[in-house]
Amino acid sequence: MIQLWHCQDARSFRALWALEELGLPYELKLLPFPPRMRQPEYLEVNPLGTIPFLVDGETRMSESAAIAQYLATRDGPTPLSIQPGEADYGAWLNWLHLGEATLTFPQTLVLRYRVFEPGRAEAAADDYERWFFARLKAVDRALADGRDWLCAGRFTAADISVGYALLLARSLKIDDKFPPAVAAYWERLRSREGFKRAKAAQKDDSVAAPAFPT
Ligand SMILES: N[C@@H](CCC(=O)N[C@@H](CS)C(=O)NCC(=O)O)C(=O)O
Repeated sequence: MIQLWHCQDARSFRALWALEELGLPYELKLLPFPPRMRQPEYLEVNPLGTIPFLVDGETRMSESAAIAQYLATRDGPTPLSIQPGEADYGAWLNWLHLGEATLTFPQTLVLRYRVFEPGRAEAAADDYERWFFARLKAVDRALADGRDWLCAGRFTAADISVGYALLLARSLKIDDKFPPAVAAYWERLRSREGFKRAKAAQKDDSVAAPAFPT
């Protein structure tokens, strides 16, 4: 059985969402945020202290976009994956990585300096919010032809990766600045049954911790 260590609405949501979209059985290990401080024994599972962490047999993974790709391909092709040889294979990989490296990274600085350590570097938080919206133009441009999803005319793990960045923007309360096409894309993403199931799965009143981010 796949095991996933997760904090509410943190990057591990990508893995949880992919599991739900694929209908794979899994065991969810819900942690308070940040686990490094609030559940130090977690460092024995993942010495980095970060989430996600996924165990599947001998496989150990700690990168959320890579986990989404892994789950989408582990048992062979699924609708969430695009295969080498398909026209959008390269675009799929690019969006998968862009969601984390280009769209989530600047937001983590907004999170740190606006939410977790206010007053220390507010200018940096403002700068990295602008950085995020400058990079988000790539998503806006891709949607300009009226497509519903980023690649191959269907919902894929690329939409999960980019979709998580939009979820984080909502947590940061900057989603009111989404351009209209991105706002409509976000509505499509969060209307999916798989997204709703993932949201429901992470609700556990026994985890006495604030959601991520608070
Ligand atoms: N690039 C990694 C980043 C993982 C990461 O930094 N996760 C954050 C939460 S979103 C975390 O665990 N922070 C807690 C900490 O650094 O102690 C990924 O995409 O999964």
